[in-house]
Amino acid sequence: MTQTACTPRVAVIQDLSCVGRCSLGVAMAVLPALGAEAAVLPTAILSAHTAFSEFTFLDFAPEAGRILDHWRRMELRFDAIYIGYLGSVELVELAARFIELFRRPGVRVVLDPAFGDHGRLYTGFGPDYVRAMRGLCARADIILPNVTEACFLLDVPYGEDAAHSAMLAERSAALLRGELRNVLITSCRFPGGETGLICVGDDGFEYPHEELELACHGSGDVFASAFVGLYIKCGRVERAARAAADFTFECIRNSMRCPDHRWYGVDYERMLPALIRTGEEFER
Ligand code: PXL
Repeated sequence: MTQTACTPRVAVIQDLSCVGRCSLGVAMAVLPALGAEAAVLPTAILSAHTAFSEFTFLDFAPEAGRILDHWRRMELRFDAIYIGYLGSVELVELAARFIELFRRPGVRVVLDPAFGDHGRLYTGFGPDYVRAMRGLCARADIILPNVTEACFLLDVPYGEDAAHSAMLAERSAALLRGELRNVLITSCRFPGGETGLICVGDDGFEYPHEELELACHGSGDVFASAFVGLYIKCGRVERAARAAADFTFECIRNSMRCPDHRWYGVDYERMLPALIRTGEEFER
């Protein structure tokens, strides 16, 4: 991975949910803690994430297109491109255009499909969005679907046991086309009752860990941001993924003291000093 004296700049393409600790809000805290600049391209602005029973949604596509064009005229360069929740098929197309314009040799594209969880699509998404996201996956280097998203991408029924996760991992090899080199599935189940990561592709590995009782919204976003920040430091998928999973796990454990976190997102704020220390260890 290219390391220069400049702070690495990551283009972050996802929504701004004003409340609920996810997406850009998380990326703008976690990436700087890992010594990276977050250059943000908002795709939509919401009052809160879409798991709340009500939310406002401003489609930012027209302005996002103007921002992209300006960045192009500036000849901005990025060390990585991180794409998360987009919000419409038009915005998936914008993200594809962004990759085409700004990917240079060595610039990794990390995509969190961010369209569903617990066996269901998020509010506002249908089959057309899944289809568009399938196309975008082939343009990324690494994708980070959870089990639900992997099921939709592969068009297989949702399941929650270890046998299902193993089947999903096997089938995921079918997603490795185009630029895509690694499918890193989160929230997998393992035979010992653990939960964790399965990576299929060039850097295949498994990382089970103890299951926590709490499922918090935004934990996938905490994992993805930490993964991107650590990955650009070390260039190693497995090392970055394990450390990002450990960080996310500790954040969720830390969230158990207050029931609000289930909806209002992972309590990552007080864990940032520990993340900074992890980042420093990656430099040694
Ligand atoms: O955490 C993923 C996410 C991101 N952005 C929005 C969401 C969600 C999950 O519900 O609704 C707007």
